[in-house]
Amino acid sequence: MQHIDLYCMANQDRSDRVRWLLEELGVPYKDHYLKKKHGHLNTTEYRDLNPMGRVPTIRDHGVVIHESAAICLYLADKFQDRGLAPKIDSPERGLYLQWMVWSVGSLECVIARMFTHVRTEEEKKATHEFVKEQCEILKLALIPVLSKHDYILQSGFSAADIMLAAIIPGAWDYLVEPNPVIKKYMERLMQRPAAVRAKVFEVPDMH
Ligand SMILES: N[C@@H](CCC(=O)N[C@@H](CS)C(=O)NCC(=O)O)C(=O)O
Repeated sequence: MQHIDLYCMANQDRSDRVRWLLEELGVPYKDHYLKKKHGHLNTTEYRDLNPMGRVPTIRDHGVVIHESAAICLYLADKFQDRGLAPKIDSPERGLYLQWMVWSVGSLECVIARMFTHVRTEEEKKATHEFVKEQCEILKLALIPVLSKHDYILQSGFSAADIMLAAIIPGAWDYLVEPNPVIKKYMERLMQRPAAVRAKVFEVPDMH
């Protein structure tokens, strides 16, 4: 099988979920580490792949895709036989799509607020308060589901768990630590050999 090219800056940027999924799928891939400070995101060659100059991007032979959720949806469907995405006619397909989109559209966009430009200590405090409040709302969706089964879908582990577990740690103090159900879920996922191989939960090395 020909490998998939994965463009990233580090193992722990938003390429983490893609690399983890590729490891779970057993699909060969090649990491291409780009250094922002060396202008690698701005080269004509890279901008041809991703005009926004962001990561991750994949090249699967002739197919080039950016947006981590879209990449994961594409890969889990392409390698459907590996069982990480419910089939299009499965009763769980809608819920699977819901959680894939929720992970970036509702969860990550809240968490990302903490990492956006805040100029003063007051702004930082207000941002953390906002994220904390929003996490109380987010947990209303997650906890009832994770109280019923070990993974987000009743049928078992899927690419939706990868998306969620790669993002949830960004709000560890608000979403994981105070909520034993979410903490157990994270512990379960962090131990997966494919996640360990992909170094998703290691301290980032951005150099
Ligand atoms: N929604 C995009 C976000 C992509 C994104 O912002 N990636 C960051 C790294 S995690 C990036 O490329 N940052 C470089 C920059 O902002 O210059 C996705 O999920 O792929």
